[in-house]
Amino acid sequence: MKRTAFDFRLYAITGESYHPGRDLIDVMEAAIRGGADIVQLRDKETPPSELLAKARALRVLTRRYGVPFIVNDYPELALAAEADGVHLGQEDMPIEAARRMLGEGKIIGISTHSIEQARAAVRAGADYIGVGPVFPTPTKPGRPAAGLGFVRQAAAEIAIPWVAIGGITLDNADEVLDAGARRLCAVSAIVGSPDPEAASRAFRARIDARKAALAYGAAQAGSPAVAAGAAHEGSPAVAGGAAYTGGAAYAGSPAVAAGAAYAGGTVADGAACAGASALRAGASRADGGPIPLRLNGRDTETTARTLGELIERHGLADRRIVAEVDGEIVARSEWSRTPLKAGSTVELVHFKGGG
Ligand code: TZP
Ligand code: MG
Repeated sequence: MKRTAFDFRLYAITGESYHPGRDLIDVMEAAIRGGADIVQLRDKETPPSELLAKARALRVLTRRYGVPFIVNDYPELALAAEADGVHLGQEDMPIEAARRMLGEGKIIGISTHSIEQARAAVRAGADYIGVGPVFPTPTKPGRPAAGLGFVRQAAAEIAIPWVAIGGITLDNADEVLDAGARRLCAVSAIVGSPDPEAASRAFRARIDARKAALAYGAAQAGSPAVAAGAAHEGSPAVAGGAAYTGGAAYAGSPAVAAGAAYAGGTVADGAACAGASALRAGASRADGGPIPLRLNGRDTETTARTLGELIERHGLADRRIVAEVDGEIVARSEWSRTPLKAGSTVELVHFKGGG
């Protein structure tokens, strides 16, 4: 059975070495109570034969709270524990093989460390992507940081759910959100906190405040500030979790207002943020590689970066077309300013004849 679309905001991953003397289930329950809305069992120490007991206990817990449960590394264990899915690394079983094993009903996520890997994951049918490590982290020693630049690229290009991960703490979460992340993941900053529930709650407050501010901005899309391509700069008011109070959170960026080419500036997936504005203003991305797309129900690839370019390439620019991107009808006047992202769903309906 095909899984239903899922989404999340705060991803909590287990890390028992960060809470010696505290019970795994108690710590993860606290994380959920604070607002973690997806949980992963990640355990590189326990032999797989002994992991099933932990996986089953986490399954019971997450079911009680209605939170998706993901097993890292082991698709067989995910099946045995009735988890909702599996999380793979670049060196693990390929997504296609995991899909054959788990079927369409399970969630498959994958860690990616570059935009090329992220695009490949979308093409292979991942349900979500980990983007990182954003910062160096002792939880993944030896793995170089991919940096905030990768977060900006993901924000500009990736349409399926993606989550920033790696070295994210309450001290740097706002930087990651400023770079365009809408979902955050943490191990040590949650489970290593003396109060995992409070840590989760604080992460959720930041994420939710940002989301609310962007929704407000999108609703105000006709306002002069946004029409001018204002940049979302994450004001302290928004970062601190206060309600969005007006234009103050959207400080105009000269580079974006001038319609400069996308060059790794502040980007987010809200309609009113800087990156979207830059792209909607007809700016071009430095990297012209193909991105995967679902066009009229078929998987395809395109180097078009806007809906307008795509329609033009299909020779439909002069026809009577209704265009929809990710479920939203896009007015003709907005076609050339509507970016296409990897994994976007586009429907082009051509009306023939008339009367
Ligand atoms: N994948 C990329 S970074 C990372 C994983 C599992 C570790 C994240 O842990 P922390 O403690 O939140 O930095
Ligand atoms: Mg792995």
